[in-house]
Amino acid sequence: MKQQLEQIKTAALEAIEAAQNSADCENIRVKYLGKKGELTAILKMMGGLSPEERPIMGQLVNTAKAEVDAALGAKVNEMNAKATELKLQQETIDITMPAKVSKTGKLHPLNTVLGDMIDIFQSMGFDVVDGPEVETDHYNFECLNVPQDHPARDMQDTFYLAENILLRTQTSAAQIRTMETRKPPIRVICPGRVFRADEVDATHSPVFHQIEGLVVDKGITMCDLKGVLEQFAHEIYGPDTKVKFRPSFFPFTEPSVEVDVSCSECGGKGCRVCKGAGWIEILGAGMVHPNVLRSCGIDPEEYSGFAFGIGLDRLTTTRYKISDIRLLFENDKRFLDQF
Ligand code: 2NM
Repeated sequence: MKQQLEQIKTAALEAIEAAQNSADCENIRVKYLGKKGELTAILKMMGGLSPEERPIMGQLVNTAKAEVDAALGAKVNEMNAKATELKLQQETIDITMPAKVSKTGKLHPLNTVLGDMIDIFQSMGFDVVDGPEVETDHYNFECLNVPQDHPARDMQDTFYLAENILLRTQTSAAQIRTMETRKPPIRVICPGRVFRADEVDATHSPVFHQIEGLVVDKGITMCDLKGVLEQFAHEIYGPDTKVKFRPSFFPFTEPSVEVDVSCSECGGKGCRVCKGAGWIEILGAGMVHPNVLRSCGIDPEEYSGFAFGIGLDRLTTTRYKISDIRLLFENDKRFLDQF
């Protein structure tokens, strides 16, 4: 019986040694220590022993059971410790790994250029003002000294929503509203969308963007106009850029000028960008017509002013060498991602 006990114990310890997981351990516990287990069975066989042998054998069996139980406990602890270690290893965070780059939005190229222009004019003391895109004939044409028979008033050129209601063709309407509500000195720029019934092509869009500026005060002259616009051109295109003022005509200014800058691509020699001219037209301007001042309740005998209109879209396409103005309005992500 002793020998049998020894064999069972050895077999149990070997099984424990070989156990791979907690299920193995549980099976071993049932097989040897359970109610119907092999060591429990041996205890039951002790009925056939003599009274002297019985306590000795009982103690041997209990010691064997305790030994197997302890070995099993140790094995379970060992397996738990290994599992914990493995888990810790797998869950370790390497804080030296590079972070995932998250995609952030960015400015549309029109907004980048607009931001630069606003910075330049704000540094010269201009306020930014806003106005409605749907305007009346009164603010868009009448106050701007545009006569009834002017071609711009034609249905072919202007989007009319109703009689005397239209989509603004320039942001000057916002400046008229400013002159009505503010007293000189006035220094404002009005950036915004404007609308014209143009044929669409690589350089024309029915929706485009303008920044118009207005200065009204006592003693404002053409010299102020030249100084402000030269400063603007130098800040946008660089200090070596040449600036040329050409006589022109607008109904709302007298005298009127158009302003060219030396081509930044070829330096004035003539190239594809300036179509061989060496100059690029960037804006129109002039001294505010007395009729315009008068229509806003400003006395042209006391005050004078200058105004200008700059196209944002062409400034943007030339800066980024964008070949087609329509790309600015299509919002194709593949295009926008390049900026
Ligand atoms: C231009 C050219 C010249 C202009 C005039 C005015 C106002 F409201 F004062 F009369 N605002 N903008 C103006 C003058 C616009 O765009 C090419």
